[in-house]
Amino acid sequence: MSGPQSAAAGPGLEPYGLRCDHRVEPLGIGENAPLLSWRLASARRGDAPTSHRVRVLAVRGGDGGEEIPVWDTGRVTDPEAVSVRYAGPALRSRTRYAWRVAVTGADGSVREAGSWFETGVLPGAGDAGWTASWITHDPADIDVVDAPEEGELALVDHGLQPAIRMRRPFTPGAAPVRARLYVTARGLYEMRLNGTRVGDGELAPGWTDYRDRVDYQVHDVTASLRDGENVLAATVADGWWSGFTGFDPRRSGAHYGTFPQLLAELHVEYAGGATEVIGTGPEWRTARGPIRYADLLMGECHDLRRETPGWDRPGFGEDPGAWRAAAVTGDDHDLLTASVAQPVRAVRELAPRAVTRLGERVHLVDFGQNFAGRVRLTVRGLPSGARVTIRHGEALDDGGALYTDNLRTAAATDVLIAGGAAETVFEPRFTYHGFRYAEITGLEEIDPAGVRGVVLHSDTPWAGEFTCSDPGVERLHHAIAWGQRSNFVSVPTDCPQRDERLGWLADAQVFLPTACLNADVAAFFDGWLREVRGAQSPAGCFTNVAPRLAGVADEGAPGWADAGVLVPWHLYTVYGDERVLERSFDSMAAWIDFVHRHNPDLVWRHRVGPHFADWLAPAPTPREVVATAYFARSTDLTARTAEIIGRDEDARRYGALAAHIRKTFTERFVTGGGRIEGDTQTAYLLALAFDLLPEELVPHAVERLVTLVREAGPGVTTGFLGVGLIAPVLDAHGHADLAHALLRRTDPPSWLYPLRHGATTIWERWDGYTEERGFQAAAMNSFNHYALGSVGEWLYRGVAGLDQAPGSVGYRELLVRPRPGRLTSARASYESVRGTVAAGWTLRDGVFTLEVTVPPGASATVHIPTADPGGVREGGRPVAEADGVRIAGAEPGTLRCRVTSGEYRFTADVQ
Ligand code: RAM
Repeated sequence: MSGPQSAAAGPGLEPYGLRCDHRVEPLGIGENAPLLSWRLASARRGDAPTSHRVRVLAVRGGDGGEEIPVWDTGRVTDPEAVSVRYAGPALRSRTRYAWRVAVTGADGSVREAGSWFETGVLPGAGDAGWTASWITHDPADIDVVDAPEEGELALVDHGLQPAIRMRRPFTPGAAPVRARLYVTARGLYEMRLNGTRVGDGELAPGWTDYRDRVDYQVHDVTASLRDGENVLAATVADGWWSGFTGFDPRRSGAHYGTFPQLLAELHVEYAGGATEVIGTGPEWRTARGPIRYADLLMGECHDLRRETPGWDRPGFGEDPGAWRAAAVTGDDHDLLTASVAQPVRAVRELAPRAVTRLGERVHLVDFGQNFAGRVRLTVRGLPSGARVTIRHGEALDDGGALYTDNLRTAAATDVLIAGGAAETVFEPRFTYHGFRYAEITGLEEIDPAGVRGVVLHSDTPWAGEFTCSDPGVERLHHAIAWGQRSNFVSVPTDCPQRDERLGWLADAQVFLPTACLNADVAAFFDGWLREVRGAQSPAGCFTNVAPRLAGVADEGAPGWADAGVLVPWHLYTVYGDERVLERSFDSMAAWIDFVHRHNPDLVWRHRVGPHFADWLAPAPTPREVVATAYFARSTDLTARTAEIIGRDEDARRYGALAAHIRKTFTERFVTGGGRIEGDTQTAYLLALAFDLLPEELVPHAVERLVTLVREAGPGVTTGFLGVGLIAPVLDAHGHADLAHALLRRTDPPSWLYPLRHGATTIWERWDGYTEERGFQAAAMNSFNHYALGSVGEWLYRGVAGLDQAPGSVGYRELLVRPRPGRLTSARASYESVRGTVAAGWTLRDGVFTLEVTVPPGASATVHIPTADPGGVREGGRPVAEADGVRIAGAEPGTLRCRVTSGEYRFTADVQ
């Protein structure tokens, strides 16, 4: 995990953090008009950009080669801009473009920063497109899994099949100046060139609905080529394509395909521009390797007795009995699309916290953290044929043994059969598990130094930090962050451990605001939204899961399907990239039209899919209340989207419809005294958060909400749809202290209860385990589900006070308004699209100190709690005299100031 990338602010205005389509130096851009963005830092208070200029240059003849100007924006006077959409001549395929941005600061000084991006396959743009064929192993040899050995029976019964090795020797014509590998698989692939692994991506090409789209990746392999013979090699395995995916155990074509296939093109460029292409085709040779099977849910088995060292390097003598000519399965390229997100990577390693001997050759490893990934085991002196089995689980039973009932049919078991080497390193390649504990069977002793937990997730750059004086709340923040890491694996999943791991839409939309503060997830969600839109039915109905999957009801439920509207909208507010709205608008409109068509009286009760309502709520909210609230919210956001992208007529139409739905909501579900049908926390939360009530009813609804929260303990009784709203809504209506009381609570249902019981990630259910009952029913009891962790957003925005002002987009207008509760300090920082934003406060000896960082070009309204507004100081001086600070007003107990960009330190007496 990389830390926040902030600039060391120099004296002047500095552009930094350059990105193309939200990624740093991406290879394989598939867009004709990518977004070029930069962030700003300055040590000077009040600094702001006045203009910028972006130049794009094509790079010819190798990566450090000649640069040919392609596009120049000229000087653009726009003090708000931190990005520009490429609008020059059509980009050429497979071309590197250098780009530079020059920003002029308030004092007229100009600073420049540079980066590059490289296009992928843009057919028609000086490129014939793809030429390689899909290949696989001889089908006659592929489904014959060798007789199962003891202990594997259950797994092989499922029909798991071996991973396939593929190789192709070639000799480049001359010394290459540049080489790129364009590669994808139906299944999972790992590429090697002359024995060296290509890239550091895991579980590539990632999960998409392969019936609609297969992502390819691009790797720079120039440095791995050598004189004479070279060997391009691959291993492919089932993955989501032909392995077990989702619940309701099924594989072998039930979802996508039946056996893994590879498609790759190595483009070697020589001085002078000549290019040679080595693509997958009938010349390739394939064989079954030592990976007897590899499956995302079941696990992986390596039989190292079958290892053939050197298979991926030149000079290898192929055993004619094992290696066969590749079978070509097709030449279709229509579904190939450029990857838009960061790959899954092995992001960090965990050392065991404890290794305990459970019995004869059985040990339990505790990594101290629930996570998604796998174990790497390094062992010495294992005789050939010795077997080591690793089982994975999130919890232990009362007897201290590994608890796996809640994994359902996911065997999550990896097997090593030793080949007799002095040292063996075993790490599965094509599976991952959700676990904290690993039970290792087959070793007399375990050296903790030889055991590592390898943490896998989509490598979204970490962008946020939160700390505070309450260790319980800090632990909660860490558990939420680990829930995000564990479940952002190619797509946002509900859980990483059991036979499910699906891209449930509601889980993703409720957690998104939290996710966006923890990490830069712009590219990750751009990728996933292609799946959300792609899964929409021709009638306009969004689904419950994306990628869409057989066995899961297609017709989206209220709050689930609505993610197709809510997710693009939220991404827009955080990242300010209007393209997400442009790309999504038609599908949003089709969705609203669908619901409207089937519910002309504006109470959403027809076509509700499997209606999960406020899923897993201790106090259930009536279905029509939940549904109609979401209908109003989605319609309103669709109207606002139309307005932003200039579809005025649509904006009017959906705006009017949203107003009607709100009115209907009140007429049908709200009494004159402000009671909402069902009288649950979530009913009031939805109505207040989505702005559904006429003004005069708001105080009544707030009062009732407060009463319900108090009567519950104070406690929270919402499920997935209400949980992220409770703290922000209480806070927005003057009850931050009640939100704090919920945070402090340690009995179920509460956020701290699981932590009291050793949780290191957020549980699926408030009562996943209780002292009285023990574990909840194993049929649905994940210990690593992020939905209930949606309170994480309020830790940044409320507790630390780091927020955007209402209506602000891309952190142009900050609102810093700490909610101390009973804490004595809190601090949040976040790497926004504009630059670093931060708010940190301490309360000591009656003095409240508030530090604020506002990036260049932005401004902030800062609320400083104080008993003496006249005595508030900034940087030691009375605020009225402080540079860049303007007093904006005072309420009882608070002084409000407006500040320009820069770093500020306010002190105020609070007693
Ligand atoms: C569960 C999933 C998910 C939820 C659906 C309704 O099986 O884990 O979290 O969105 O059901």
